[in-house]
Amino acid sequence: MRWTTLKRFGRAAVVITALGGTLNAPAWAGKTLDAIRDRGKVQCGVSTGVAGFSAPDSKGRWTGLDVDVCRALAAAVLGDGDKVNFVPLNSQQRFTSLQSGQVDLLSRNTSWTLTRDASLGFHFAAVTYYDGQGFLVPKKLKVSSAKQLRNAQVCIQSGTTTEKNLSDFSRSQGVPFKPVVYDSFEAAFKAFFSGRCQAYTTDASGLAIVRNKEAPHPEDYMILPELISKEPLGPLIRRGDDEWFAIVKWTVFALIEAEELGLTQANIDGFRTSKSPSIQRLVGTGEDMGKLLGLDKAWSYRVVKTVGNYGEIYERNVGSGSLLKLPRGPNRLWSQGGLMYAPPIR
Ligand SMILES: N[C@@H](CCC(=O)N[C@@H](CS)C(=O)NCC(=O)O)C(=O)O
Repeated sequence: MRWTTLKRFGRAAVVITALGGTLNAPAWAGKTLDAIRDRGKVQCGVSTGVAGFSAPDSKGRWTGLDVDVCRALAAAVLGDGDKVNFVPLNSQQRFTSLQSGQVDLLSRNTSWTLTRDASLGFHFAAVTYYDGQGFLVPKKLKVSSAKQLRNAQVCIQSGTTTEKNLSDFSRSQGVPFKPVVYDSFEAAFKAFFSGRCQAYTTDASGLAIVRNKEAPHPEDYMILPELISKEPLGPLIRRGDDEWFAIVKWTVFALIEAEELGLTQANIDGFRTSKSPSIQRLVGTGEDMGKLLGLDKAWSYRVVKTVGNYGEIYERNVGSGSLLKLPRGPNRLWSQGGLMYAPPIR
């Protein structure tokens, strides 16, 4: 038996004896959290450079919505949002890297599907961006629907849900396509801009990035209105570490709950004297939620102080404050007609 397992049984025995088997037991850290603490860094798998989600800025600092999830985790578990090693992974590499333990999580525009969850041996912790697959075409092609792309060459990246969705769409609509597949993101969109393909397909957020950031003349291209799939994007971990799973889940939920409660990076300190129990739990002045996750009481305070709430992360990276200007759409809070909903932090 491994030492960590022994240690767990040892602690479990003590807890059960001390509390007479109540459910009030503190969480044990879990092997991933132990490894992160020993290393002093979270190993976070990101993309090779998808602006707004995960990409290095002009000074080489990683930024983006997915990057902020990693920083939030580092703030929660290590007390410092900069204690992250960002590991760039293309679409093909990402899953073996997580399986092999090279990274503690993937936070990298990755869609939650049954196959990835059940057969690759992962747990998706939460959804941080509800997306869907679309098409980018040159305006001069004069098409207004993907169904008009009969026999078109479509540039695409391998190792993605994009490939399968295109073939499903082709079959269900009876529209044949000729996929032209590339291993790298850059190669795929460059091929499209050079005229190798009549259309480029990926998640709609990716299309906005490719059009607004990478196109030589963005005004020459348009994103077609239809979305052909559901792409719920979010962080995922390896199976087999429930404690780490809980930390990743609840860190994302804390970001959403903070937005719901009106706590921001700038105003959170002003809430230290709040009388509201739900605000007190999030700010770390009330009931201790951290110990249930193997963390300290101020974990969620640090998360919001470091990266802001979910809405702030969204606007800064992909929304109105960014080049992408993606409307919040389904990523609005549930209370504002969207799908973002956090279970109670209590
Ligand atoms: N959400 C889809 C697509 C994700 C994906 O990998 N998209 C490409 C095109 S936007 C990408 O991120 N490439 C960047 C890279 O390989 O580093 C999936 O999970 O399969």
